[in-house]
Amino acid sequence: NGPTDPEALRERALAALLAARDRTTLLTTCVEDSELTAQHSPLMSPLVWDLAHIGNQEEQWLLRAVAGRDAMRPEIDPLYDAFEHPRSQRPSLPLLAPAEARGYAAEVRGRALDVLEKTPFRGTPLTDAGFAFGMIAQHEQQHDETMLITHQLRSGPTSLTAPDPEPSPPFAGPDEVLVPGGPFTMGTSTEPWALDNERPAHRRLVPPFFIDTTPVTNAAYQRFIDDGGYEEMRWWSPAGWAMVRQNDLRAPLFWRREGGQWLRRHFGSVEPVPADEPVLHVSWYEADAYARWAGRRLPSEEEWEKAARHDPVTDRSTRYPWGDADPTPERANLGQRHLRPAPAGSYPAGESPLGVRQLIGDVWEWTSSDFLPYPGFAAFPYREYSDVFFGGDYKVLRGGAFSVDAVACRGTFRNWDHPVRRQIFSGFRTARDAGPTETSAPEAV
Ligand code: AVJ
Ligand code: FE
Repeated sequence: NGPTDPEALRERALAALLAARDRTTLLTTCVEDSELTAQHSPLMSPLVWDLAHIGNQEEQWLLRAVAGRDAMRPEIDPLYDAFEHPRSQRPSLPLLAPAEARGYAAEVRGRALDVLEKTPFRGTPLTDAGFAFGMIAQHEQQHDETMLITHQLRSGPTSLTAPDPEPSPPFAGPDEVLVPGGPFTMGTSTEPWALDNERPAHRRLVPPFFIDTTPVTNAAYQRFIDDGGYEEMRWWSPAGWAMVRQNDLRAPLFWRREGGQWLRRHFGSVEPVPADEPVLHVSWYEADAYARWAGRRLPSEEEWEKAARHDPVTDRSTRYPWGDADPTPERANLGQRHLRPAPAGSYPAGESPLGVRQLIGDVWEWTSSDFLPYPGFAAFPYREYSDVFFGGDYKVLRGGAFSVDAVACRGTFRNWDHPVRRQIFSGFRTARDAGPTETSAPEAV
């Protein structure tokens, strides 16, 4: 169960809002202002749009909805409504200039902190447990991740740097573990800042399955490439094969082959693809094809969550694989502390009771599941967060990545994107069915 004391939650909300703003500031000051208005990719907004959109959402929810204030600048609302203009067209909108956008976001923040201090953390659904404040901190961190994607897509050197993950002893565990069949509790009704699509908690029966103990590595993925994986239709779904042929895909995004070696562009520099790191920047179609080539499949969303949250000893679902305590740097690679995933098998302190590692952090993990509502779902506080996306051409990703902050990442957190998307910080692990009487992995032959 999540924290419940209102004063502790208020402090948590303040810290989360301040941390998000620090990150936003870094992501929007590490390049020249001219780079904030530039279009680095038609897939992304100009960075200055994210900046003012962050302020605009905060104004709408904390100043207008929670505190009942009038709009500060009603004329800009449509500019920063994500449903009004596609990302590719945002550079040509009459957006606030960088200095204006900074000033606007800062002014909203000043007032929002005042609202935070004065708002009782109970009484209305929006303010119970400080939900709106937690939601807005998560929203800002989600856009900080989006801005990090824009930085990765941007060409030329970058001043964004971070230390590499601390070295971890080599992983000596098995390649996969059996998750015994049976019911478990999926989703949450108690996590105070869980978003609408994570709710409510409900029981699900999950047949027994095996799941990889670590995400699939670049070395493993390279074996798929070397085996002609991108040239053989039989590994691909029909839509995946169409994507490969139309775009002549041969490797994950940002990879290129030079002198018999795979290199990748990573935040402004070029490096040999690190063999032991989880594969990054693959689409759902590539993850699905790799799994088929490996004689396996992607885990479903409920399988992933059972592996990440179910404690077989107590039959309880915990907040995280390691239990109910918040993430720490020893448990998971989150929050842009590092700008890359740690080698597969890192973070022993973050493993699940069954010994599955790196479920939280490092890379977002594609699942086989479409993005759909849980039984009993109710849109809150706005339909445009989740409801309008259910049933669309989206696959669910789980577990968060190095790029996302802990406030926007939990065992129940659900992300989603189009199955062709590769610029996101996406990887995957694989699974397979287990027979009802299977109790351990068969001996290697
Ligand atoms: C949950 C990551 C798919 O970025 O489109 C940000 C998060 N929603 N502003 C997105 C979001 C509204 C959303 N994802
Ligand atoms: Fe947004």
